[in-house]
Amino acid sequence: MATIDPLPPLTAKRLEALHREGFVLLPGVLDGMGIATLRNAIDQLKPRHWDYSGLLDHYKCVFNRDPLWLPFLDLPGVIELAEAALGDDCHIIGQTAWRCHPGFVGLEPHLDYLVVELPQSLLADPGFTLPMQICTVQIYLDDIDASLCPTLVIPGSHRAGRRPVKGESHWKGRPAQPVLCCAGDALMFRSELWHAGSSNLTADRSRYLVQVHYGRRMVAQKFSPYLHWQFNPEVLAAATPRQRRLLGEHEEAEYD
Ligand SMILES: O=C(O)CCC(=O)C(=O)O
Repeated sequence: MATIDPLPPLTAKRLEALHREGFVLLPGVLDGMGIATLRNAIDQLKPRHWDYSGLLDHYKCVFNRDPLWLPFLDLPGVIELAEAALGDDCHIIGQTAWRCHPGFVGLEPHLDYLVVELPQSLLADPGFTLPMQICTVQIYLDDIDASLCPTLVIPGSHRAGRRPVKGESHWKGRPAQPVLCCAGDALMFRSELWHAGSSNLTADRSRYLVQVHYGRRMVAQKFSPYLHWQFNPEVLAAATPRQRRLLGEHEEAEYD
């Protein structure tokens, strides 16, 4: 019978936090060189397809622009957790780059995707483990203080089994908490977690951010503009086997 290797203790602890709290902060996933590389790469981007610019510059599927983006799909410390949460055949469903400028207004509390509406009787049972289908990692490229768009997370709300209603920012007495962190830190959260963006209250700083969305192999990839999507051959040629799998090169399975 095949044996399954136990997870390294740090990954196991982080996975446990994703199950218990719905999110986990991963300190120092990028060093100064990685931060500078990404900030500079974001500054070179021009909007395409469904991207938009203004108080928020938002660029989608940035991995397809240049091989430079590939190492940020499977950063050490992040990819082990994504694979532990979503299976070692998980893939990316997107990678976005953001610049939130002074005056940017943050997003209201929301969840990204509720896989299934389950009853509270089940979700409140500590013996019930709710499997994950999609997780996002947000890699911060600035020191985040209260005035520079901290992400807000509502601990435990992934077990609410529903979306927050307008103005709702607590779950079971636990309020939204700002994620204050350093440039190079990353926040991993599951798609059912209630979270929010907050506004850029600074006069002269922009928040630079990269998101990677990971999904189980059966979760569809969101590569807009869909029917017109084409992989960049330079990116495919430069990708490692693991990065190619994250881009969608899978072994044959059901429905293939
Ligand atoms: O701006 C943020 O930090 C939160 C982003 C967010 O809520 C989202 O992408 O769903």
